[in-house]
Amino acid sequence: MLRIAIQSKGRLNEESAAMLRDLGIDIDDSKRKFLSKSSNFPLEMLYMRDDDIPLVVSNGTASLGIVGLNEVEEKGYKVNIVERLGFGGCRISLAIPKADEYPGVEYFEGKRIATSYPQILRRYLESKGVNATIEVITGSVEIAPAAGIADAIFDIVSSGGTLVSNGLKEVERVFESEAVLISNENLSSEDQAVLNELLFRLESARISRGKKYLLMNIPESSLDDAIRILPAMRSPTVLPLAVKGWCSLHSVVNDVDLWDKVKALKAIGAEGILVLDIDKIIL
Ligand code: PRT
Ligand code: ZN
Repeated sequence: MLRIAIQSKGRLNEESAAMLRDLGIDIDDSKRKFLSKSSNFPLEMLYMRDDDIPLVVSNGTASLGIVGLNEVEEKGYKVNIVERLGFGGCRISLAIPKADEYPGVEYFEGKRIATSYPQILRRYLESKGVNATIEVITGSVEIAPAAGIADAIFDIVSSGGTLVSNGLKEVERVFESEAVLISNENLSSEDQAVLNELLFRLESARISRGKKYLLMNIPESSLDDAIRILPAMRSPTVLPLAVKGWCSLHSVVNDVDLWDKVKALKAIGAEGILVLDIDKIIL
């Protein structure tokens, strides 16, 4: 049974659970238990605050974790980053009062900067040769300048709305983050086998993203043209129809090309075109 630590509540909780469900793993988080086992996969969920996830994965309490890359970077515990997961995207940025002129990073020399990410900020300031005082606060960092706690902030930004509504402007984007799957550095062979199965399922879900399944009836005389329009994974599937001179053609297309392909196929006589969502593609 492999244990995975995921956020108990907060921005990553729902998408972490949704991702596991999408991989066919039945998880029951309705009772909000601290630990819960999947009924159909050798996985046990450990629900915790995101701040603690890098530690528990690093010390082996959990073998895997889903957490923001920002937390992994800040905490600095040794873990493997196995996959970027494509959700929870944000950045950590320096922001200053809107009315201030910004000449460049030298603005911060001698200033006080409030943040919950002191390690990432310290490394950044050092790399730029800037001396500033870091004020560590754990919540509502955006109010620090107005409250007189600091001159500027270093905080997570996503849409930028929070900065605007607090009279601040983003001046340096320092760290790009998203949710990542992390693992302990010394997995047992059983845990590695479960992780491999998870990665196989993740890859199948990833390949199917942005793709549609296309079926149509087409005159046999147009088949060569249709196959040129539709280069599929290996080649399109062609099935005979009961009506002589016609066949059914199946293929996979990228979302972005869909309407161009449909137009080209109609022009060579395709009829009854069906466009279907794909759940998984297993190569
Ligand atoms: O209770 P727990 O400690 O588990 O949760 P938390 O309150 O520490 O974290 P939570 O749930 O807010 O965020 C978890 C993770 O989500 C973060 O570590 C990031 O990796 C990721 N994430 C993605 C974000 C955001 N987007 C985000 N917008 N985390 C926080 N914010 C906050 C930010 O702090 C600021 O207050 O949202 C505000 C800015 O948003 P915009 O859209 O107004 O720019
Ligand atoms: Zn947290």
